[in-house]
Amino acid sequence: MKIVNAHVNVTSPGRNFVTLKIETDEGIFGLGDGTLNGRELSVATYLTQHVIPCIIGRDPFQTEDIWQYLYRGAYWRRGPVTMSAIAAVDVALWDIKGKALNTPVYNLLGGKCRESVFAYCHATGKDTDHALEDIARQKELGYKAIRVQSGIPGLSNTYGIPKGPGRYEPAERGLPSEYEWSTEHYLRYIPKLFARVREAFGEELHLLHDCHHRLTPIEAGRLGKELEPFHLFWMEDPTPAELQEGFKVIREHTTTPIAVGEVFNSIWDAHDLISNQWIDYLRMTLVHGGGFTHLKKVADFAALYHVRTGFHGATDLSPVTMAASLHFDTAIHNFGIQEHMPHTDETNAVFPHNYDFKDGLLFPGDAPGLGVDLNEALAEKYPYQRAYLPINRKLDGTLCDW
Ligand code: CS2
Ligand code: MG
Repeated sequence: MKIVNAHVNVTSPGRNFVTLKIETDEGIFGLGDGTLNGRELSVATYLTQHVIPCIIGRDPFQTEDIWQYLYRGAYWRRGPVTMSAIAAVDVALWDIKGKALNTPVYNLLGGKCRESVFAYCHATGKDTDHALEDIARQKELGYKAIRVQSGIPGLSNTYGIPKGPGRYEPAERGLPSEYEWSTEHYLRYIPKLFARVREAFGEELHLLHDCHHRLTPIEAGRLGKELEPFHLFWMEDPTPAELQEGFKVIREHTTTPIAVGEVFNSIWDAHDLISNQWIDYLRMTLVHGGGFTHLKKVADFAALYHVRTGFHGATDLSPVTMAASLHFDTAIHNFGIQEHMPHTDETNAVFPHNYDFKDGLLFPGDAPGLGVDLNEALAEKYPYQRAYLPINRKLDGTLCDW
């Protein structure tokens, strides 16, 4: 089999998505996601100008060699743009393999380790009462694990909390908007929020919380310690992770489990975090982490150190990544949990798919390949629109970590 054609589709059914479609001489095609929130066109151009010409004529079954060719052969390694582009190719090739062999991708990765994928969703509110109402709503939908975020008293707006009615979407159209941040206000408030949540919903519900990298290690240590009585499933992205040994400080102060890595793109972002057992869950996912070929090795390495996966699954990861993630989650031993932030109906219509949600669990379906398609005629109706993640500033104007 040979790759005969490939093209990039950029569409914006409510938000931007970059999709690579690779076609073969046997009429089988594969899809890969290359969406990089707020930087979408850089991946689209990287693929179109620098990658597609190099893969035409290659055997789509050679996923390992093509991965190494794009990673080592480029000289310029790593980085979110490069690794998202490599991921788009890799995931599309595994989709082709599955279709050619008439089997779901999870069977090519190790087969089923479980029948379903445990998922967590988001509950948000402008204050504690609204957050509690949203948790009740999410529980009604069947979720048994819920990430809880709330507006912070004293701050006029907070990332992740919708400004108006409706659910939040990480990127906003137009130029970046600005949000307020105060670590002091935040640290005073969050333990009280979780005390109320446990009081209202009891011990059984799994609770998660995302700090969005805004704390120093010692501040994160304090928060983790104060949250210990509420037994969180995890505290996410407590501190920026460029300095991996910063997590040692957090670990020394708290037994609250730590998840990190949605911005990682290579094992070298997480190597020390994993091998020193400073984290419990790795969030680096297929689209930004080089696809199945790289993540399979990373997950196997993490397994040696009791680290489990907890893939990023916000709406800026397209249904192609959600489908791919569910195959991966199904087939690896050290799966932990999968983030689930449902896409809009508009997005789902552009990407018809076989995966399914029921009672807090996700199912990859058993269609050959990934079980996801791209309706190109419909996609054309939603042209790209510039959109960014917001910027966060401290009350004195200092720009925050994201
Ligand atoms: C968040 C996301 O889902 C998460 O855990 O951190 O909202 C994240 O900010 C966006 O996906 C960034 O693109
Ligand atoms: Mg996050």
